[in-house]
Amino acid sequence: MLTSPDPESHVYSSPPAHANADWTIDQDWKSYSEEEHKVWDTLFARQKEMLPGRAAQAFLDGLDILQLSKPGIPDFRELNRILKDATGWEVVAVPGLVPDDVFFEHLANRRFVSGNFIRKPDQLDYLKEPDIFHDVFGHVPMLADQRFADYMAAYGRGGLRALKFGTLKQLARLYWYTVEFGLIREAEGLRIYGAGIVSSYGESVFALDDDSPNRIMFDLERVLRTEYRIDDYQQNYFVIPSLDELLRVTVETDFKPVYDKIADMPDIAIAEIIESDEVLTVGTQAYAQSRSGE
Ligand code: HBI
Ligand code: FE
Repeated sequence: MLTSPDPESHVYSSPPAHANADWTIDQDWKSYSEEEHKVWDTLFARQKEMLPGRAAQAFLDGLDILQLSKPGIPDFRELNRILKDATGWEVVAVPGLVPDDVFFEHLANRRFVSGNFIRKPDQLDYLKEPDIFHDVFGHVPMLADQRFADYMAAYGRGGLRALKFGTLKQLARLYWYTVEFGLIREAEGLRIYGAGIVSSYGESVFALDDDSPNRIMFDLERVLRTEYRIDDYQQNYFVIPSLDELLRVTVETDFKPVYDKIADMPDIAIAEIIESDEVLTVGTQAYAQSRSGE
């Protein structure tokens, strides 16, 4: 997903009139038009074709378990019957971006919020706010994996704590570099599992094959200190050794002492490599340089 800060996107401060107090709305599946279902099918076919050999095994398994190959925009009632059984998670519809505390409260209770709208046929590669393709195709398959499911719920609890500590900026980097743009090392090689990558045609190739970005083994403290960009392909990808390890590190670590420690340390610039990094690929950054003069 390519996102950009947009002055016109309405991030409300209280739920819009048609929404519930927790910001959820009815998905109203029957109201999707033929054209909207076709947009889903087009995006789905394009991604599905390139994912073998690129997407993490857990992601591919999730697509199967959740029967996401069925044509058309998924009906959350059907999807949730399977997902709830698998890992206790469910998908709930929201009108767009929701406030951080609302977002974390849902995650902590194993509810993944999804935009209920879909991008227009002329916007297949670009969107300002997460739509149902990014949210459901990108995020939900991984939620069928018990380890990732538990990690996401722990992240929600961690988010509520981070709001109290004033460390949301640091914690959001963890989400960014795992849930949105994470890579995983599997026996056959690196694979993508981050929703921002698996739901993007261009970045699915770029993240694995391009010489430009750095690929660095995941380190919690390092990630919490690392800035990120929201307007273009990433310049750094962090690689987890396994989902077990991601879950273990984040559940076993009390983040408070880490926040305290890094409070006195400088942030790490986007493409910077630091001495403690276990670097898999030193990127040329040619792509970012080619874009910076535009
Ligand atoms: N709302 N719908 C929606 N989707 C998100 O991913 C989201 C959000 N609100 C806040 C939020 N994310 C951030 O708090 C996290 O990305 C850190
Ligand atoms: Fe997302």
